[in-house]
Amino acid sequence: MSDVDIKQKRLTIPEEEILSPGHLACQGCGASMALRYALKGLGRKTIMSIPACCWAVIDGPFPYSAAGVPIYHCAFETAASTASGISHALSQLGKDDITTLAWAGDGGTFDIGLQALSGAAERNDNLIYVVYDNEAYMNTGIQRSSATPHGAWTTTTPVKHYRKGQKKNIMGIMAAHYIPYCATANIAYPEDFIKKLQKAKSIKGAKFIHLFAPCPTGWKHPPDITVKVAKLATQCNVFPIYEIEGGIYRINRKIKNPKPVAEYLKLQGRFAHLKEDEVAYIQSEVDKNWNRLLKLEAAFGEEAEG
Ligand SMILES: Cc1ncc(C[n+]2csc(CCOP(=O)(O)OP(=O)(O)O)c2C)c(N)n1
Ligand code: SF4
Ligand SMILES: [Mg+2]
Repeated sequence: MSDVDIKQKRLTIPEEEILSPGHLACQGCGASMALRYALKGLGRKTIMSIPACCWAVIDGPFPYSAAGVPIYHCAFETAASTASGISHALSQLGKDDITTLAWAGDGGTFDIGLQALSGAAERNDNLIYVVYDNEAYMNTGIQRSSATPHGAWTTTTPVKHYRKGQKKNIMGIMAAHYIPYCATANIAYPEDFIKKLQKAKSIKGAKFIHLFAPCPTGWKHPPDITVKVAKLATQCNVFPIYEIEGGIYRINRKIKNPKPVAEYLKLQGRFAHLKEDEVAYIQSEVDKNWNRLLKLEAAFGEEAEG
């Protein structure tokens, strides 16, 4: 496609690139796409806290860092409390036009940073917290977290002892804090993710986004199918896209004919050892979770627009 052809296409996300090329992520890293989109959504007037995680490395060393906005690199368990401090400091200085963004992995959120996150949510501190979920502790060599799904291989759940049990329901936990806004998003749907960030920016108080971000290195899939894998997760109802705004549940993307979960699993080496009965079990759990979400929407929601 020529430059002229590209210019004639209608852009569906902001054009400005705030994240520079030349960062240190692996090829096809879902987490790197994630921050590229997040900064497009929030703009340059953003200050981030990033705890120990892949993104603490991806950004690169100062003064060559890629993110293009100020980042406070904080301890593993403190993404939310650091963001709370930044947000309160900005408020004391009367700087109301700067967004505070906590940006952490699943290990730093579902596990070690949960207490700090709960505190920030309970205080309703004015910040956006995004967990980019790659379903394991990737930066230290693919160890299982409480976001690792049933059946997955990791280095601490090797094939003979693969991960058993459902991943933690982080959206349920955050919804139970009665914060003004919680949402799921997926790097395969950048328009939806950016819209949700912009909505979160317009709401005062604590906002939480659970973002699905495949990791080709840890999930053992080729780097050029990251977006396909991510999209399949939603098309199979493994990772539904919804939001909870002021207690109202809204499913943003209802899949008419969901694909079998087997299609999603078979693309990833981390599930290669699973036998038919395990795949059937995972399908039944996915169906159960989806039906539970439909019931929540029926009880506490309004019909989504499709
Ligand atoms: C208190 C503490 N414990 C352990 C570590 C080692 N550590 C650094 S990054 C990391 C993994 C982070 O996993 P996650 O939050 O899921 O982010 P990802 O690496 O997957 O992007 C660990 C265990 C640390 N830095 N500090
Ligand atoms: S290990 Fe995974 S999450 Fe980390 S930089 Fe590589 S692809 Fe991205
Ligand atoms: Mg992780």
